[in-house]
Amino acid sequence: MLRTPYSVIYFSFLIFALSCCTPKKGTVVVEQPGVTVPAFNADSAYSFVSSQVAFGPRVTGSEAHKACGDWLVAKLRAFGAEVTEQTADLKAYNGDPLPMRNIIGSYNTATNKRVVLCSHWDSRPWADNDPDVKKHHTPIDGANDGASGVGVLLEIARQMQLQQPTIGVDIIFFDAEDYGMHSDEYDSSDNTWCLGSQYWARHTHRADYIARFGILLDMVGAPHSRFCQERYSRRYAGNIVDKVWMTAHALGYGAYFPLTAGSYVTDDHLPLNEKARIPSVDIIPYDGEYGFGEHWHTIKDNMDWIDVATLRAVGQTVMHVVYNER
Ligand code: AHN
Ligand code: ZN
Repeated sequence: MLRTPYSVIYFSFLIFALSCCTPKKGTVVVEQPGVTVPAFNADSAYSFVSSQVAFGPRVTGSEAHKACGDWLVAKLRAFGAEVTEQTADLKAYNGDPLPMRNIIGSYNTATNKRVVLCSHWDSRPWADNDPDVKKHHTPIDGANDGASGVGVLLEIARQMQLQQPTIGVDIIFFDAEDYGMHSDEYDSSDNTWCLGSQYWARHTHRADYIARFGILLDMVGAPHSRFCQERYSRRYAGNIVDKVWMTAHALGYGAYFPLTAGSYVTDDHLPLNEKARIPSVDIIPYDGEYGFGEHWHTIKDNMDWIDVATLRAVGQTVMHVVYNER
């Protein structure tokens, strides 16, 4: 006769006991009673990044841009969002026509307790930071600069359809962020960047729109990214910075979210803070030594620079913040 060792009985009981008390697989519990936060699927986010890149560079006004925009609208609808599109004929600083298209996916529109989650979805028309000057007029894939934030937000949209958070959420994909003046001509007083978010801040997609806060994701896919606390975020939305960065640390993602200050970055959160008066933070990697990364605005910003671990750290952190709002 085969005797079952006590240790096996003990471990079977332990596993049984744990299986009763722990939530279903893939669900992460936070301390707050009654709140379960779904597990962010980073592989799914990765596939949303790669699908965007497969359209080709999403330069505002290009065929690839149009096709990818249609795909984003279809994805948001498939994930249960109420979709609003904003279009306008803008002009870039150099006179290029910019048929701007902001894409907004709204959840739980009945409530005024809302948060904004946003990213830009266009990609830069020029690799003007490339070490090879012959590439300076080549459009970039923008896998990190553009597609990464959108990929994370599409995965959050997919999760919200499966399990709705208490709060209302507006996911905004801003256009025409990256058609700004080249860095050698650029001075901080120019507003050639972030044209889609500037437009949205002047014409919110609902009249008298209000939101508690906003979170901008910009370049959230590179391996070992360090999202230091961007300085405008600290100035305008210090309590939201604390909330997001503390959440990341509680989840074990502290290495990605240093509590130290980064630099001031002109980005889509600025019009939200200064014009729409929504306290908003920018999750953006800034490292004193490499700036936004050696691939930034070069032809190297392709899928080779996308790491599921970084997408997960950012996606899971943002989901915890959203699902813990009531
Ligand atoms: C400037 O370089 C002025 N702002 C950075 C915003 C940006 C560009 N984000 C992605 N590409
Ligand atoms: Zn850029």
